[in-house]
Amino acid sequence: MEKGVTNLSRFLLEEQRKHPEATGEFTILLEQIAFAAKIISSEVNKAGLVNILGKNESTNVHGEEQQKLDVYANRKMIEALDHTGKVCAMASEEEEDIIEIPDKYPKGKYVIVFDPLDGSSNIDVNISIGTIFGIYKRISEGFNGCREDFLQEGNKLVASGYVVYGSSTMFVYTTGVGVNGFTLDPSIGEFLLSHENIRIPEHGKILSINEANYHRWTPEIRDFVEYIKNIKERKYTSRYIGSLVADFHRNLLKGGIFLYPGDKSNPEGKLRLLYEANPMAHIIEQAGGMATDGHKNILDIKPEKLHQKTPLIIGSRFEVETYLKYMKKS
Ligand code: AHM
Ligand code: MG
Repeated sequence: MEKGVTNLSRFLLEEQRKHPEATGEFTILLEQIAFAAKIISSEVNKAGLVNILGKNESTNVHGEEQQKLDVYANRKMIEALDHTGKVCAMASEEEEDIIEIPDKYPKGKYVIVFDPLDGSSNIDVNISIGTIFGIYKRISEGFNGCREDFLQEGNKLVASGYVVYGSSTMFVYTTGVGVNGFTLDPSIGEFLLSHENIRIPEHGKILSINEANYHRWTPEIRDFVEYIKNIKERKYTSRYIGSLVADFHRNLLKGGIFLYPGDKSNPEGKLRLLYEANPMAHIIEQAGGMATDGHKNILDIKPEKLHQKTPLIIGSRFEVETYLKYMKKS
């Protein structure tokens, strides 16, 4: 890449040119997601100022309280993508069933999954939240996409990314050839390349887990956490925001491990395979890290349902491999 300021569009175009067979459809999708992210970012920044905060009356498909910004972000993602002609269906963490493309728009060969506003319980307290997305090629025939298109293993993802609405807004994505990050310059409304070819350190110093769940952990998880805390060569530090995108982003840059394991009350953990675990696993692998459910590589899990949950252990190679050794002892 030439020196100087590179915005997301230029970067996407230059990447596209490296693949003569590319049709540019992808570029359009990623640009539209970035467009939705700018709108969501602007609204998130205003959250404390306008009367958009507060609980909506509806609950989402998981029975959780849905907040107004979730609904807003969900709508913006759909509106940014439904008319492109590149997508034949979408699935959102906030919607029970797949989202069909209105008849008035042409359909394309991709399906998109997203969590429009992850960590939304943190909105009221001004803590970073994010949007997560993944793109697959459809496998079904016909006009409209169907559930089958979404129940593909994560290793079939053709692109994944997230947007973190933090002290600045960042767009991080992979198309399976490395991970790149862009920071939003609000004065010009452009995402500018700020983190080229992100690599997660082989091992890190950050341990991220909700330790209040300690009494529900299995002995293997307790032993692993104990081991990490007592490694002599490195002093670990505990960091847990409770907002996956923010926890993940920090660990991606600094190295370490994030765990939301299954426990006695929730054997499948809390996070969703399609909307959260798979895109993050795709990104971490492209950055040189690993993601597992404790037994299997996250990207090799064949989803059975749209809203399937999975334990998620993700981060630097050393810590995730060590976790797997502890699991083998069980
Ligand atoms: P959400 O999708 O309803 O916002 O919930 C997912 C969030 C993640 O961002 C975060 O990693 C996790 O829930 C935190 O859960 P807990 O509060 O149980 O530690
Ligand atoms: Mg979520």
